[in-house]
Amino acid sequence: MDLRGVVRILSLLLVPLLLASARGLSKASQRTFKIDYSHNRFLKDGRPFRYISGSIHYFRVPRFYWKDRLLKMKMAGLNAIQSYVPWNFHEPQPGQYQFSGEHDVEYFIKLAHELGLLVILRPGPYICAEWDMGGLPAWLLLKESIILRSSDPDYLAAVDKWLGVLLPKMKPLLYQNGGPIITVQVENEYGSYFSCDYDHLRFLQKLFHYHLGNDVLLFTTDGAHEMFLKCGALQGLYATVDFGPGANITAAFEIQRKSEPRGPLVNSEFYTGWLDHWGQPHSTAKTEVVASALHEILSRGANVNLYMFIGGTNFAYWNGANMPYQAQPTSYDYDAPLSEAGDLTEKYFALRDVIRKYFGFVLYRTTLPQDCSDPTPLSSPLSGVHDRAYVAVDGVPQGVLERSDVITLNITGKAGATLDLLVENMGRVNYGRYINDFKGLISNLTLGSNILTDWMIFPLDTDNAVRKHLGGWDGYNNGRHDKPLDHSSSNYKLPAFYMGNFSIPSGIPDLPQDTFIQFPGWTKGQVWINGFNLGRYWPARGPQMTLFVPRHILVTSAPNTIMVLELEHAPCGDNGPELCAVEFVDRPVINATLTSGHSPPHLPDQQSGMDYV
Ligand code: NDJ
Repeated sequence: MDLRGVVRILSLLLVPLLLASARGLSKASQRTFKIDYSHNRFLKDGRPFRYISGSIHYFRVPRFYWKDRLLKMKMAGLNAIQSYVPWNFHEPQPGQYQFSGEHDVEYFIKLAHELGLLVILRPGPYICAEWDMGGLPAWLLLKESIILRSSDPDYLAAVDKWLGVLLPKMKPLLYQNGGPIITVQVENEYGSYFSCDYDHLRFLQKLFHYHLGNDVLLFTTDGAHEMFLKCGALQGLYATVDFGPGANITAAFEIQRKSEPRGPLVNSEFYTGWLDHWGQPHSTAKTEVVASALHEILSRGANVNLYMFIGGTNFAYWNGANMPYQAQPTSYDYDAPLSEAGDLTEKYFALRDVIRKYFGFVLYRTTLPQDCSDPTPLSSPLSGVHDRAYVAVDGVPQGVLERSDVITLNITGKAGATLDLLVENMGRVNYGRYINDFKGLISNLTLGSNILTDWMIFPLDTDNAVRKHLGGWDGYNNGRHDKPLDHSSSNYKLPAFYMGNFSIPSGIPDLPQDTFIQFPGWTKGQVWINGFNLGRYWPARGPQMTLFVPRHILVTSAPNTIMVLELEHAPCGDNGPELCAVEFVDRPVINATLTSGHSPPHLPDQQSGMDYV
């Protein structure tokens, strides 16, 4: 027996996708970040999750530029950032703490959260990082015999006091408490240190859980060699590895698997460049080598942190050194994707292209460089729209550009108006010589005879937005759910999410059952039920008119939530006979008769009773 019926999309337009911006804190009660050992992955709020992270050290970037750098990291397609917390930067003298201004690590983390970035925190207390004494305060050496990074009681006493100040500040910022911190590293490459003191790691593990709670996900990082994990890994701390682009990736993850036979693959430091020393040539790493290795890591479904995504600067006297004695210079450029001064490098664009392969929608935004009061052609002469672009000017829909099909579109708007292109990846070429199918705007767009420039680029994590049920969106409607101003005069509306729900009575044997969902009056988009991404619908083009809904995603215990991302036009106008609803039917239609010019196909008779005009 299949589920049948009509579900009205009760909550209309929640937010136009193009105008959504920052998000607030979600309710802590819904939030979890765990390891799914049976499927070798992370789960964020119970859903599969993979992070693509980049290292940025707030203590190496002026607070004045924190937002700039974080935005650039977001626009590269990262969904997380990673940072150390240097003990000596915050406690320069015993008992004297600095957490304001350039030292305001809490503000830095909250800023990342506001920009939609998760955070991987590495509070050490030892951090290495080409930072003075690896982050440990020099005043520890007042006890000349102290054994650092060990069970030395004086060292442990100082660590206990410091982490007793820092970690309570971090606890409210944990993901499960409403913040962005998803995982926390204990120590740093402990397996590379001579002491190999398991009691020290156990002390830290106990202290981290004492201050952060038992549900925090703690991990370690070590070089991808068995000898390092021998002393660096500890039961109860998830072991991760680090390796650069020249490593044998299979061998490196096999080393991780020796400590973690199940669980997500994680490279916590994928080196995008390397450190420098005074008197030695500046270290570099070839862009194509880094990009190729990143692609291979991501293709394995592994989690990765690019170390560094921006290196920044060792201001004042903060540089570290290596032995045989070689001091590191003031610049920590690291040949990273963002230069020390925050400039976009060739490596930034190459790595962004790799990351983008693992995204469905990207928003491109610029401003009209000229007045277009008269309809003006917006063109992609080389058919560089991969694959469809939904075009709007100051929130007024203009139409759709489509790869190899519609490469010119007349638009109107005043000079300086915001031009938005929401670019959809419709699937990558899977056969023949053109499988290197890059997505996004891959060649210039022209407006009239001028090439458009100065684009801002935002990869959109639509699945994450759905999972958050668009909760807390601001920047448009300020989180209210009333109808936004929709100036659309054409056949198009702004791409936007619509949400509805339906209940399946409990206590009826064999319910729920498989069913099929169809979209009478809708045009093209994506649909989720209870956060499960069912796929694309495109009744305006066909021949598929229904999507299969497997019963395992349906529940009787609570209302089922439907989220629809309509990209062109939904039957949800302010008036008229339109029915803002979707329909469940008991048989599929994947063979509708097409009509030329992509107008809605004729629907064969079927049980639903809903006929197309
Ligand atoms: O965890 C370490 C990180 O903090 C791992 N690294 C990084 C180098 O940039 C950085 O210090 C290594 N440090 S391997 C040791 C370098 C020895 C020459």
